[in-house]
This record gives sequence, C-alpha cells and structure tokens, in this order.
Amino acid sequence: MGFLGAPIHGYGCAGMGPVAYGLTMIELERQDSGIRSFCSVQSALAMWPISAFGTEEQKQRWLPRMAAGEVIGCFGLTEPNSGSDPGSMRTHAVQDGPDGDYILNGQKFWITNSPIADVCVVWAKTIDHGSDAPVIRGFLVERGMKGFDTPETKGKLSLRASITGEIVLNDVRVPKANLLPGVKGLKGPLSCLTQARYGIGWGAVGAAMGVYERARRYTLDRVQFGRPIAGFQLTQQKLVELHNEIAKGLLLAHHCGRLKEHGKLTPVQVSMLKRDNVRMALTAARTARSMLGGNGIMGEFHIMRHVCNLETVFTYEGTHEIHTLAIGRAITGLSAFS
Ligand code: TGC
Ligand code: FAD
Repeated sequence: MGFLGAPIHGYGCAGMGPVAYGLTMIELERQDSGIRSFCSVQSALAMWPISAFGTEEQKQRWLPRMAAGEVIGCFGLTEPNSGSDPGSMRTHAVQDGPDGDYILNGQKFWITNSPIADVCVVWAKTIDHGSDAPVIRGFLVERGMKGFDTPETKGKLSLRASITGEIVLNDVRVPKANLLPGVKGLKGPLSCLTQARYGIGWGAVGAAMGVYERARRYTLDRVQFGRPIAGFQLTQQKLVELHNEIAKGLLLAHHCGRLKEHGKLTPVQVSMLKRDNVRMALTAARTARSMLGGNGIMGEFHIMRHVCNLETVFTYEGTHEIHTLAIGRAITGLSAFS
C-alpha cells in the first residue's frame, strides 16, 4: 500500500508528508501495535538510516526492494546488558587493515523482525584509524554472512503479531562497503529512534481510538439493571475521559507533525509525544477493558490484546521513565540519568 519507507523521497518510496505518515500509523495501530511495529522498524529504523547515512550505492541496492516489501530490515541497538543505556554496548567491530573488511562480534537482544530480516542495521563500537577512542558506527549486516544468526525469542505475551529475536555475531566479516559512512556516535541510532518515536506517538492514538470505539459499542449493547450500561453516569464519565484524552493526543501529534513539516520538531518534543500518547493509550486500554467486565479479558473482544501490546510500547523506543528524564533534562539543564 506504499506504507513502507513512506516518508522517504525517491527510491520507490511514497514521499509522504509527516501528518499523512502519522495517519497511516494511527490506522495500523488501531488494529494492532505489532503491525505498526513492523512498519516502524522497516521504515524508520532500517530504511531511514540507509537513506540518511548511506552511500548512493547502498540506497539503490536496498531501498526500492525494502519499499516493495521484498527485503525485510531490522535495527540492532539493544543488548542483554545494554537497554536504556545504549552507549554501554559491547558489540564491536575491528577493521582488518585501513581499507579492509570489519570483523563484528557481539549480541543484540529484543530485535523486532530479526528472525525474518534480510538486512540488519547493527550499531557497534569501533576504533577508527588514527584514533584511540571507540566510536559507535552503523553496519549493514546481511543474511547469509558467516557467523551471523538470529534466533527467535519465544513466549512473549505482548506484541504477539510481531516477531522478535536476537542478532548473534561471531567473527562476522562485513565489507567496508556495508559501513554507513554518514554518521558517527550515539546520535546515529538516536536520530533513527527520533523518527520511529514520532510514528509511535501517532500510532498510540490509533490503539486508543480502537479500544474506545469497541467500549462505546459494547456499552450501548450490554444491558444491566434493565438498561444499556452506557446509560449509567459512571460509564459515560469513562467514555468522556477516553474521548477527551484521545482528542488531546491527536492534537499533540498533529502539532508535532506541523512542526516536523517545517523542520522545527526537536528530539525532546518527540520524547513528549511518545511518552504522553503511549501513557494515554495504555490508560485508555485498561479503562476500556474494565467497561467490558469479564468479556474484557477475552481475545475475541480484542481490548486485552491492546492492553498487552501497549505494555511493550510503553517500554520500547525509550521507556516511559527515560523519556521523563530526557524532558526533565531539557527543562532543568540537569541530567538525572546517572
Ligand atoms: P546524549 O549525551 O544525550 O546524546 C548523545 C548524542 O546523541 C544526540 N542525541 C540525539 N540525536 C537525535 N535524536 C535524539 N533523540 C537524540 N538524543 C541525543 C545528542 O545530541 C548527542 O550528540 P553529540 O553530537 O553531542 O554527540 O546521550 P546519553 O548517553 O545521555 O543518552 C541519552 C538517552 C538515555 C536519552 C538515550 O541513551 C536513550 O534514548 N536511551 C533509550 C534507548 C532506546 O530508546 N532504545 C530503543 C532501542 S530500539 C527499539 O526499541 C525499537 S522497538 C521497534 C518496534 O518494534 O517498533
Ligand atoms: P532496562 O534499561 O534494564 O530498564 C528496566 C527498568 O529500569 C525500566 O523501567 C527503565 O525505565 C528503568 N530505568 C533504567 N534506567 C533508568 C534511569 N536512569 N532512571 C530511572 N529508571 C531507569 N531494541 C532494539 O534495538 N531494536 C528493536 O527492534 C527492539 N524491539 C523490541 C521489541 C520488543 C517486543 C521489546 C520488549 C523490546 C524491543 N527493543 C528493541 C528493546 C527496547 O528498546 C528495550 O527493552 C528498552 O530500551 C528498555 O531496555 P531494557 O529492556 O534493557 O530495560
């Protein structure tokens, strides 16, 4: 449908504006956060770094097929011992001579789409020639490279429509041509996250809209004490709260979209968008679940699936707490991270 890599111009991508892109995120996540996740990872975390930091050859090679869905990408930042603090990553790359291949070793964990990915954007520390300080660089690691494996993480009770796995790198030889030359340091992966978090800030509103509409319809149909439960004041209060919170979330997303159109949206504003709209959607889903009584916990009524999904959305792409601290740092000028 043209949703993959939609904000990118050229290379077979739709070249959508930020608000139109946000609206696609709403419609995908209205159904399931895992579907929106697939699209976020492909578009913002795999295609966007290639388009922003890649060579012309890398763009031509990967983007058109990724836009068509023929090639699946993933994004490897998190590690078993490095989640909220990605700067502490251990995955590293050693160059085999000044113009040689890079040898990658390490392990990435909690990676959306890794078991089905053809190409992984892997962030690793390396020491450039002429320097003695390690710096984070991005590498395109391809399926089939020797020493590369992506075991699936099984047993998730959340985001079950989205496949998750590891990236295991044992002496993987990656050609220099697969290095993303356009960025160095933590700002590389963090600027990809800013793109993805923007889409999540919209998508979460879609999840809230989905649960609100289901709760509204259910409470109009369900009769207790001789009347539809939507007729009771306490139920109406819940519906009104959901309705108002959704409207505010949508306005925040729309305002951020207009800022983004003018190149004025800052990463901290994106933290605010992701943090507040996901918190709103999770609260909305729990409230909507309560309005269905016992049926609320059943899969066939769908709201519990959204509740479970949103627990992940609250945690990934920067936890709620990490975004709180990022905003707190911007307000006070003092870092509370460590
Ligand atoms: P800090 O000193 O703040 O920054 C280091 C450099 O990065 C720049 N920067 C950003 N650039 C773009 N966007 C942002 N949001 C940025 N935040 C910071 C910054 O300007 C600086 O640049 P320079 O040139 O001065 O070097 O770094 P810090 O070590 O203090 O860390 C800050 C912190 C904690 C906020 C950051 O580490 C963080 O965001 N941690 C959370 C990690 C995270 O979000 N992981 C997500 C993994 S991917 C994922 O979850 C995908 S789920 C996908 C799905 O299924 O949908
Ligand atoms: P931790 O960092 O260990 O945090 C645990 C708790 O401690 C959290 O509540 C956190 O907020 C809190 N905490 C940590 N530091 C502080 C602090 N300084 N102050 C206050 N509280 C703090 N990663 C990728 O790279 N690519 C992906 O595609 C990807 N997909 C994912 C898919 C799923 C289903 C899930 C669950 C995760 C995915 N992630 C992915 C990883 C995700 O980004 C991390 O789970 C997240 O960043 C948190 O890291 P952690 O799980 O190690 O928790």
